Parts: sequence; structure tokens; C-alpha cells
Amino acid sequence: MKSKQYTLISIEGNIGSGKSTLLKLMQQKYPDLRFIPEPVNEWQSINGDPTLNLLGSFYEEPSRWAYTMQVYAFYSRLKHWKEVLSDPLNPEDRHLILSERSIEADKEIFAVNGHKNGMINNLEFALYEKFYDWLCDEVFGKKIQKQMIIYLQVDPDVCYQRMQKRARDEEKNTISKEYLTQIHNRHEEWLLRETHQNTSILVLNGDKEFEGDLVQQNKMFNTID
Ligand code: DCM
Ligand code: MG
Repeated sequence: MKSKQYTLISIEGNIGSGKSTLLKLMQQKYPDLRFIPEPVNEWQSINGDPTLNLLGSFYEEPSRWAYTMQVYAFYSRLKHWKEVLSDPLNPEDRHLILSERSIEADKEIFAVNGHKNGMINNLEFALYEKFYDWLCDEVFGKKIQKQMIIYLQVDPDVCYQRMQKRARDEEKNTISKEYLTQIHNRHEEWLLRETHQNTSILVLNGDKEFEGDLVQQNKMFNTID
């Protein structure tokens, strides 16, 4: 039997850039796509226990928890992906997958940035890279044929305001503008300056508020279509 191959579209962007909002809008517009949201709720309560809050621990004590956070983010996303890729009910015509961030972004943005700023030390980063490379190959192999990235590019100051507005408990008093600028710069480096094979990148500016603004949403969708 010919093995299935998928095309992956991922929405990338800074914390608070509006990815979840864009994903929701795209879900309504393209109901035939398969959707994979970011499993943030799993990071907020391990085994469903809110006292085991990894995201909260990470922001309270970044150097202690950054490596653990990235190991778990990788594990939880990989688990979702494996389910989608091995779903026997997934008919052939639903081979297009749309996801909020990607496994690659976990590494290229958060793990690399954590390593650069010293939250993840050399030993931890070397370990992370070892199992990252091996497991990605085991799970994905050649199943992803093409990849498209929608980069929701937003000024870090605007992300900061949106993040304050959504007021996620773990983030509102812990994430600085400086951290958002680091994450922004890492996106710019990864998506605009580094080379990518078999991946097309679409840059969508999301500075202007688009939640609830149909004119702005149409502008964005004209770029995507
Ligand atoms: N996050 C992280 N490491 C990852 C992925 C996400 O630390 N590999 C954090 C950043 C945000 C939250 O999880 O605090 C996801 O929120 P958002 O979707 O707004 O970026
Ligand atoms: Mg989100």
C-alpha cells in the first residue's frame, strides 16, 4: 500500500501575535483541513493536575525549567502528530494539515533562543538535539511532503499589549518586552534569513487588530488564497 503523504501548513509567530485567532478564522473558512492546535493546556496541568503547572514553573524560574519545558513541549506535540499521522479514519482527501506552530518552531524558536540566552545550558541543548533529530525522523520519516509556513509578523510591542489583554495567568506578570523581542528576532532570523528546503514562507503582517474586523480579515485572506 502506498504510504500517505501530507502537506503541512503551520502558523508561526510570537507569543500574543494572534495565531490562535487566525487559526480559528481559518478553521471556519477551510473546514476541510485537519487542525492541530497548540497543546498549551497540557503544559499548564500535567496529568490534568493544575498544581503540576510546567508553563508556570518555567516562567517563574526560567533557568531551572526551560529544558524540561522544551522536552515536554516536544513530547506533547509529537504525540498529537503521531495520532494524526496514524489515524486510519483520516481519509485520503484530508491530507492537508494546518497547525498552530510546529515541532520545528519549538526547536528553532524556543530551544535555540533558550540556549542563546543561557536558560538552557550546553549539555541540555546537546541532549535535546540528540533525541529531537532521532525522534523526528522516526515519527515523520517521509510523511510530510510539502510544507508551508504562514508567518504572522507582529511588532513585539503589539504582542505585549495583546498578551496583557488575554492575561494568561502564567504570562501576565512574568514575560518582559525584552523576552518578546528575543522571540521576535528569532522568528525573523529563522524565517526571513535562514535557508529553507521544500518550504514556502508567506509573511502576513498582523500589526493591525483583525479580531472582529472583517475588512482586515479579508485583506489577510486575500494574501493566503
Ligand atoms: N511556549 C514555550 N515553548 C514552546 C512553545 C510555546 O515556552 N516550545 C510558550 C510560549 C507561550 C505559550 O507557550 O507562553 C504559547 O502561547 P502562544 O500561542 O501565544 O505563543
Ligand atoms: Mg496561541
